[in-house]
Amino acid sequence: MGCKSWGSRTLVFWCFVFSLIHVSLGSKARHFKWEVEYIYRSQDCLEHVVMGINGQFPGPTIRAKAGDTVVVELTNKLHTEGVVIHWHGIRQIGTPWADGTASISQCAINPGETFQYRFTVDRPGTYIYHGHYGMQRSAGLYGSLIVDVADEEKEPFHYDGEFNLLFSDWWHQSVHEQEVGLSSNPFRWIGEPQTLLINGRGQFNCSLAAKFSNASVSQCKFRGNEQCAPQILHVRRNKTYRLRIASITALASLNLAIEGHKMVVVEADGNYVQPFAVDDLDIYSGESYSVLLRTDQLSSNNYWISVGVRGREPKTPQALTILNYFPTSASKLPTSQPPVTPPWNDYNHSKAFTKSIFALMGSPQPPRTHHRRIILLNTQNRINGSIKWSINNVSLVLPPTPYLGSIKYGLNNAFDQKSPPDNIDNSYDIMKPPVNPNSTYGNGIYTINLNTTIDVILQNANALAKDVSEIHPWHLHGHNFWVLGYGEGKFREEDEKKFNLKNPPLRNTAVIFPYGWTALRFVADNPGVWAFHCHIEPHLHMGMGVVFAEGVQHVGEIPRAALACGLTANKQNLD
Ligand SMILES: *[C@@H]1O[C@H](CO)[C@@H](O)[C@H](O)[C@H]1NC(C)=O
Ligand SMILES: *[C@@H]1O[C@H](CO)[C@@H](O)[C@H](O)[C@H]1NC(C)=O
Ligand SMILES: *[C@@H]1O[C@H](CO)[C@@H](O)[C@H](O)[C@H]1NC(C)=O
Ligand SMILES: *[C@@H]1O[C@H](CO)[C@@H](O)[C@H](O)[C@H]1NC(C)=O
Ligand SMILES: *[C@@H]1O[C@H](CO)[C@@H](O)[C@H](O)[C@H]1NC(C)=O
Ligand SMILES: *[C@@H]1O[C@H](CO)[C@@H](O)[C@H](O)[C@H]1NC(C)=O
Ligand SMILES: *[C@@H]1O[C@H](CO)[C@@H](O)[C@H](O)[C@H]1NC(C)=O
Ligand SMILES: *[C@@H]1O[C@H](CO)[C@@H](O)[C@H](O)[C@H]1NC(C)=O
Ligand SMILES: [Cu+2]
Repeated sequence: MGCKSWGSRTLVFWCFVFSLIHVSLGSKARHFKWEVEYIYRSQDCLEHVVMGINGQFPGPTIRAKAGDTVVVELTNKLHTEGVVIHWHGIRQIGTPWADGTASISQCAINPGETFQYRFTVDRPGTYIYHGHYGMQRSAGLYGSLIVDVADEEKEPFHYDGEFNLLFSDWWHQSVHEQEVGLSSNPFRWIGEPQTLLINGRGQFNCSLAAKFSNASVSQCKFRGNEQCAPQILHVRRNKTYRLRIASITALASLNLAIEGHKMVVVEADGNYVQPFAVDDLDIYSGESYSVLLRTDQLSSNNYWISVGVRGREPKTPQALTILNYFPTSASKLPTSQPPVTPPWNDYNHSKAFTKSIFALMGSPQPPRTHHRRIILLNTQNRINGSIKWSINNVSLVLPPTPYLGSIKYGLNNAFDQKSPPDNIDNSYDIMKPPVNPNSTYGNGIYTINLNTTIDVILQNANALAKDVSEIHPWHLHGHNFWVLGYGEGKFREEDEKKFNLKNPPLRNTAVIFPYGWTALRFVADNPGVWAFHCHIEPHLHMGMGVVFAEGVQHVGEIPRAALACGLTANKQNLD
């Protein structure tokens, strides 16, 4: 509520004084100075070069309160690459230039340069940040961003303590080599990750649970200070802990289980959900959850925390750490076998979990109808013989000038002015490989009228190979969307009748299952240019994304530093 709507001058004055006091008591600016550089790290017990921030991997955790302003002075200390950082799950209301997407919201920050990210974290929740240029996320540029409730607010659940669990996957092949392989003809796929990491720590070529493995893998031995030693979760008995779980994997879909303990899911992507209990939880790249865990087990003092691969035939050992009850020592490993991940292709299990997520009562409800429906067909294609992913037959290649600047300044030659289609030929058979796999590159965008309600139907299909359809977690920048429903096969008009308009969860990432569709609804109320893409890093690199532009003429003055490249490099002449 703005002070002006109060009418009387005296009231406006007191309202103003009050809001000053309020601001000084409550929200504040939190300043960070970060340097991004390559560092040596033994995150899976072998030494690699990884992208670090201030010498740390993963990057430092940002902790703020809802309403705070986060200010990050980011200096690029890489020698030959630009860099940007995306604040995943933060909507950037009024600051679309701080979204950290190269070629979309800003120019990449050059080596030696500093860029200031300044934005408000308006909603409490568990978020992540990560590189959004080339495949720098795969190179290790990521960390956690946690927003606590404002001082005067309360979470709708109680807990005594909390832990942060950030999941990622790691390859021994360098990211440069991965990028070259993905773009090559013949195509060279990156394969499955060598190691899964929990908070940037994993064990390659040894296992904490070696004695339960039939493969001749050796027992990991740690003194405790190794960079790959697992972080043990030390807990007290009879308490409730909040685990903040986020996945920033490049590829792997994951499943988490904690031996002997149920988890009660209470938050998804910064939105409260109707609490429900699970034995294990699926998490896709770009998603976050909070679960509550009650330390009420008596059979032992040490329990396995296990993370395994879903949706792709796993060739990566599960990641392990330990839940240790105070005051016993964690040096004794659990005597039982770690929880086994459900079979990788048990999609029923995954769907059952995904479909149990509903918004907490009292959460914002979706508009009853939509103004526009965009159906996005996800296909794997070929362009000039190279393998790509296409959306409505267009494989996204970003232009050199960021859309935010080129649209705001009407630079029509900056990108293809023709929009990609809202749908494609309804006769397309999603159950079979494409009859004609040829596709085209494109950098056209979807222009969306401000304040309209948009339905997106993500339609999965068969990939190039017969009987293959993959999982894709889609992430939207600048908004949360309601997930109205999931379905099998091709979306049909009558499926709309089955949409959940009562308590659909609000999220920023939603998965499409093989040969299925997922229906999303969002209100385009945030002027800016926003990426919407598969969060699997190699898939995005291969073109699996689209761009939405909404109300760009309402965007405030864009900081000059965000646009110092391409056709907007001399934009001072355009003002
Ligand atoms: C894996 O471990 C074994 C035994 O500890 C060692 O001989 C081997 O060299 C290791 N392999 C790699 C790739 O590090
Ligand atoms: C090891 O092999 C035995 C016998 O083949 C099997 O019963 C058991 O499940 C295997 N254990 C693991 C961890 O794979
Ligand atoms: C935990 O709760 C159980 C059952 O309520 C009780 O028997 C036990 O003494 C409690 N333990 C601690 C450490 O509080
Ligand atoms: C999965 O669920 C479907 C529909 O309920 C059922 O037809 C199918 O048999 C299930 N598949 C497995 C592997 O349980
Ligand atoms: C395909 O390759 C040819 C020959 O290298 C090149 O001239 C053409 O521009 C390429 N087409 C696309 C769409 O990249
Ligand atoms: C697809 O493109 C290739 C050249 O890249 C061409 O040889 C082939 O005939 C095209 N297929 C169809 C069905 O147009
Ligand atoms: C996709 O685009 C290519 C190249 O323009 C074309 O040959 C093909 O027919 C299109 N496929 C579909 C399903 O529209
Ligand atoms: C869009 O909605 C916002 C808030 O609901 C309002 O302030 C703004 O004037 C609207 N803009 C347009 C162009 O309708
Ligand atoms: Cu994908």
